[in-house]
Amino acid sequence: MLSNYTHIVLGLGATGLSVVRYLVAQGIKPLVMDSRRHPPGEDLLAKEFADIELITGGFDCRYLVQAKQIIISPGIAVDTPEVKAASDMGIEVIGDVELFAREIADRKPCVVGITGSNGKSTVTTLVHDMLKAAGLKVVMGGNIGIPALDLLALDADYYVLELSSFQLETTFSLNCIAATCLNISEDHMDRYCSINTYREAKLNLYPQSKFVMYNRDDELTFPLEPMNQNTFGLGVPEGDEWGLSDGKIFHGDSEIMNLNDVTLIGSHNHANLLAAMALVDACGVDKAFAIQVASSFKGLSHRCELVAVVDGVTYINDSKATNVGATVAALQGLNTHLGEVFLIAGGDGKGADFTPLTPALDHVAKVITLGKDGHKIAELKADSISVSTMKEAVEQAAKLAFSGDIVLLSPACASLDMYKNFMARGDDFKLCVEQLDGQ
Ligand code: UMA
Ligand code: ADP
Repeated sequence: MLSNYTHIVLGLGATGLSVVRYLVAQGIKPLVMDSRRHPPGEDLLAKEFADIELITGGFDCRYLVQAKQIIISPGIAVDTPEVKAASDMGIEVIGDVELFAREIADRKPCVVGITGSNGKSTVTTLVHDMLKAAGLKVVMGGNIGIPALDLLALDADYYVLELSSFQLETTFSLNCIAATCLNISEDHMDRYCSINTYREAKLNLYPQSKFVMYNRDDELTFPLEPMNQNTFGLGVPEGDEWGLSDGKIFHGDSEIMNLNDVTLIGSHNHANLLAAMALVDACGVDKAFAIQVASSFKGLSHRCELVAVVDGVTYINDSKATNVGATVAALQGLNTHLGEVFLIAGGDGKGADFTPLTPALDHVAKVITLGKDGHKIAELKADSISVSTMKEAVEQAAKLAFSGDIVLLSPACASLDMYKNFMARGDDFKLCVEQLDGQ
């Protein structure tokens, strides 16, 4: 069989569709494949590009090995046997972000790249808002939502990209003006054989940036080789570093602002703020704009979001805590709280080791678990309660909690075993809390 297809798009979700749009605009007619029987982009592809061929239910090697370039979606592992066979034969396998990078290669560096296990969306949004406050034309996308290639249609001085380890595995020439890896803790262990391979994927961002900002409190974020770099961290800064001293943000010796004027709560969010300010500073933007945003930014939905206070009990939705590190950060952030904390956790653990959660559970009055891997979290704390629905979880917590206590949904797991996504899980939590309110 002789194939005429030079370009193959693997995966037909949001990314695959953006790649097809881009290639067609370049005059290239790709072949699309998805291992799912009915990929989510199927209807849109048929509507927008009736003449583009789609193969579903698997990847056909006969086409892959004859292609010039394979553009793979982040949800597909590069070591999938059919893909590996093609790359072993020398066929180029890249991601959508690499295509984006090549498209803007002639421009002066205009991308701010943000990766890490947790805090990416918060920092991406902060950087976006800070650059925008400075009057710049700025758009954000990548893992946070809009695929990078779709951003090209928008007029922008700066692109702020949230980058997942999956995307960074297939990105090689991004040429960022500034980039960071915020922190590294276990995630996606169903895709990586060790935390080291996951780390390598994330740190692949550093050599693709003019300036690198890493977290001096997290050794795993340290660059493997010296580069044009600086650090942020929660301690007192040295030299030109970003840090905290006496409840104030400092850049080297210069006091930037008082944390009392910051609306974001939790030390993990203060670290996020330092990183965002440092990145924006590296873009040459006046600090006044960063300060303006830092004092009004209230945080994103589903990330330690205050839902309601019912009978004196505070309900917090941290549904975006899809790994252990995020839940540990949420619990540590509430450490100074005087009342008891009731934790609702569980879901799809993605192969994670939950034991790093154990010390943080010392301060939890009761753990209520649900979902596929909930039992693994229940094993870490005596007398945990196991339930099957969010409604039951919230009702159990409400029965046990007294005025002054906190009920925290921070699952340490992905939501996909029970919900469409983490937003749907957080919304269900909010609804269940609302229903309590009406009781
Ligand atoms: N899939 C198959 N077969 C295929 C293709 C995909 O089974 O042939 C499955 C994947 O295993 C995955 C799902 O389909 O479970 C979606 O994969 P996809 O690559 O089609 O995803 P997109 O719709 O293109 O969305 C991707 C990111 N998704 C993933 O990395 C899984 C989105 O991040 C991102 O917003 C979007 O591109 C735009 O850049 C989501 C995500 O969950 C929010 N990211 C992970 C995370 O944040 O932890 C990394
Ligand atoms: P990401 O995009 O990396 O998933 P988000 O900003 O959406 O990051 O936050 C995801 C989860 O991680 C939330 O539960 C949030 O409370 C927690 N989190 C945010 N920033 C940090 C951080 N710097 N360290 C640890 N956990 C964090």
